[in-house]
Formats: sequence, C-alpha cells, structure tokens
Amino acid sequence: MFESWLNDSEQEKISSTVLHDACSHSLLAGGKRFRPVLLMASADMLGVSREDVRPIALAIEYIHTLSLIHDDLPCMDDDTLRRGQPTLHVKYDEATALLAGDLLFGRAFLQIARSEIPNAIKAKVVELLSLAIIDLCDGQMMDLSATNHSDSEPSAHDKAAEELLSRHLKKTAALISLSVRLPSLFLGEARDGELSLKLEDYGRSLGLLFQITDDIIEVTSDTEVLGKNADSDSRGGTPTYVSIFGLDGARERSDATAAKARQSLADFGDKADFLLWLVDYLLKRDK
Ligand code: GRG
Repeated sequence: MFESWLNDSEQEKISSTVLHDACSHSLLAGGKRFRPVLLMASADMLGVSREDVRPIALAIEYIHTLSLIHDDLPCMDDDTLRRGQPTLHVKYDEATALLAGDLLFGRAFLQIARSEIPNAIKAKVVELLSLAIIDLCDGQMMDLSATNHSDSEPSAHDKAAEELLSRHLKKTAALISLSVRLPSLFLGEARDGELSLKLEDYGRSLGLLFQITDDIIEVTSDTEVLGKNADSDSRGGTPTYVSIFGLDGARERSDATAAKARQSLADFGDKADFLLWLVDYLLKRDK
C-alpha cells in the first residue's frame, strides 16, 4: 500500500531531471518502510483511518530517506552502499546528494501543508516532526563526536553506556517513536492525552531495540545480506552496543528492551498483536 502511495504522490515540477532521478533513486531503492508500516499499524490499532495518516507516512519516509542520504555523505559516515545500491553521492555527486536531501525536506512538509488534515492536528504534526528532526541532527552530532572512553577512566563504562543511550534515543528512536505516536492525534485531545505516553514508550523501546539489533547484525552478518557495508558504524571507532557490552551483553539488552516494548502495549489487548509481532521480528532479524 505504501509503495502505491509513494508512486501516486503528487510530484512538484522541477527543471532538473538529474535531481528528480536522484530523489527517485534513493526513495525507490528498496528501504524496509519500517516507519510508514509502524504509523499504519498504530493507526489500525487505534481505529484511525490509514487514509488520514497517508500524508504523514509519506513525509516521514521522505525525512528518513533524506537523513540517510546526508548520513552517507563523505563529511558524515562516508559510505558507498545503501539499500543494496551505490549511495547517492557515489552514483551522482555530493552536490546532487545534498540537494536531493534538501528537496525531500521540502516535499515532506508540502505533503502535510497540502493535506486535508484538520489545522489543529496539522500544526501539532509539524511541531512534533520538527522536534524529531532537531533530535536527529543532535543525535547525529553526538555520533560524529562519539569517542571510546579509555578503560583506565573511572566509570568509563557507565559514561559510555549513558552516551550511547542518549545518542540512539535521538538519532534512531525519535522518528520511530513519532511514527507510532502521531496517529493518536486524530482521536482528539482527551484520548491522545491518555495514550500518547504509552505509544511513545513503546516507540522508544522499539527504536532502541532496532539500534541494538542493528549493532549486533553489523558484526554477525555480511555486506551482501545487509545491503550496506557490514561493520560500517564501528569502522570509525564509534562505540556500539557490541563494542561496549560485548555480543552477549548486547543480546541481553535487546531481550530486556523487547520486554519493555511489550509491556508498554499491555493496555491495548489483542489490537496490539501486529506491533507486538514487530518486536519479535526485530529480535530475530538478520538484515
Ligand atoms: C535533516 C532529517 C535531517 C537529518 C540530518 C544525517 C542526520 C542529520 C541524521 C542521520 C540519522 C540516521 C542516519 C540515523 C540512523 C537511523 C537508522 C537506524 C537508519 C536505518 O534505517 P532502516 O534500516 O533503513 O529502516 P531502510 O533503508 O530500510 O529505510
């Protein structure tokens, strides 16, 4: 369903076919669509129509995709492979990759602005999306300056673990959590007030689980299965769950985080079945 939304989404006219093709290359390169799937699953659980959240699903995938394009740039992670394809600056050039990312930013907010979402909800969606983008930038900056604390430093391990958590809550969990949380805005202020914290808690745990399992498969999978260069995060010496806690420690943390995610949905009964299944899917994934 999301793929047809993506294909059918209104394309604003731009004169450069290169820029147009560059955006399509990244968007259609076969991402997992994890965030739109979460948004639709949350809408389904809450009884909100998928059609209502369609512009938000598109906006979130645009923002996620642009963050990947920028993340791969030589001034950031300097990566050559993404979604099983050459990264955008490798296939085109750096300027095109930068502009394609910026263009997707514009497209994301255009989707929301031109939608039929009631104005009060629209304003809240824009506010929460903007805060998530700020978190992404902050988390990315932490990522770029993340260092390995030397073992001789007192409480170096705790400090490293604290930094890791804070970095991933922003860089990875913010947009994932927001995808789960946004549909409840359509239920009205009172119901949203009751549910939003539980949805955010689930989303944050799921985002962390996503990152912990990402760190695990970076060392246990190979590049062909991953569709990106294996071990690319630890290449530059950036601390990961595996480098800090070891493989077994990271696995213990993924189990504990999965349990927390399941607990946050306890009040939703069997309506939460798919979101609960996603927790198991993340625990077992190998790419
Ligand atoms: C202006 C939005 C914006 C961001 C600028 C570059 C940057 C700051 C942030 C990068 C954040 C980043 C790359 C976080 C990693 C999140 C993550 C786990 C990505 C992988 O997501 P998947 O596996 O990817 O869902 P696919 O390809 O399947 O969509």
